[in-house]
Amino acid sequence: MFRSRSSVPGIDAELLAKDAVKLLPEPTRRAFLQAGAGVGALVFLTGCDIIDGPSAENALRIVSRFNDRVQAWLFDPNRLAPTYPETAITRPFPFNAYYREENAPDIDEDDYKLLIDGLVDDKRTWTLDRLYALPQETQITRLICVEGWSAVGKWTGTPLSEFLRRIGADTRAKYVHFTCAEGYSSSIDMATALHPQTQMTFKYDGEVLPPKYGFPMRVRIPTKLGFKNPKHVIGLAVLNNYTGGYWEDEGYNWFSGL
Ligand SMILES: Nc1nc2c(c(=O)[nH]1)N[C@H]1C(S)=C(S)[C@@H](COP(=O)(O)O)O[C@H]1N2
Ligand SMILES: [Mo]
Repeated sequence: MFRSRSSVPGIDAELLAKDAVKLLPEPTRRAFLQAGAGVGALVFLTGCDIIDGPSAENALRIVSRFNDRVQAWLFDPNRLAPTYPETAITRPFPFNAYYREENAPDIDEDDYKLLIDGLVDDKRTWTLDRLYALPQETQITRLICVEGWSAVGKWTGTPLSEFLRRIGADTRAKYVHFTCAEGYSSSIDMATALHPQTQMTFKYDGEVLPPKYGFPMRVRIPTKLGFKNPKHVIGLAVLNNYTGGYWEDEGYNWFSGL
């Protein structure tokens, strides 16, 4: 997921980030480290590409710009992620996955089923027609990838909390786990699953999700890093046991967000 993007020979961006993070005031420093945040998050938070800088000095200068408002929404679970006007939408919106865009799964909408498992009252599978009939909302929010980019996009779908209510999920359970058509997976804590901005997404920019952005359904979580926004979701399970996920199993921090 971290493709090497160091533009300055001889400078290790991760080490630079680690040095810079030491200068953050507490409790932000602890929260930043607990969130498993690395160069990507630092780049996002500071609005600067620290890798462009020739020295740690540059990173330090940037960290000192780290402002209270940004700290507040990233680390306070009661806050909402920022929303943006239409004019802020990044076009074209980036594609990202562990494979190339042309290899995105091509799912037949008539065959699609969402399987429900775990601590729920109603385990009936969902067809796309039934999912599309759910109440929907639109959000314009930022997706932040740990590779060091972020982009503002517009997503439409059903609040996951509403879906969990309809299937009679036990919201005292610890996790919601998602499985994807091509083998990807991710899991989130129940607080994040119930967060008002966590969305079961069916549309990107007013159009049915194209394959590259996760047709027919993805989960959009603006309070989490991009890799915790699974595309092509075919399974949802409410669980008390930790299950990890695709990148989590590779060592990426599971929490990765608020
Ligand atoms: N099924 C699936 N979901 C996925 C991924 C993936 O490889 N497969 N990549 C994740 C990563 S790392 C990012 S940054 C976002 C990118 O979403 P986008 O293509 O809409 O920009 O999707 C996430 N969800
Ligand atoms: Mo990502």
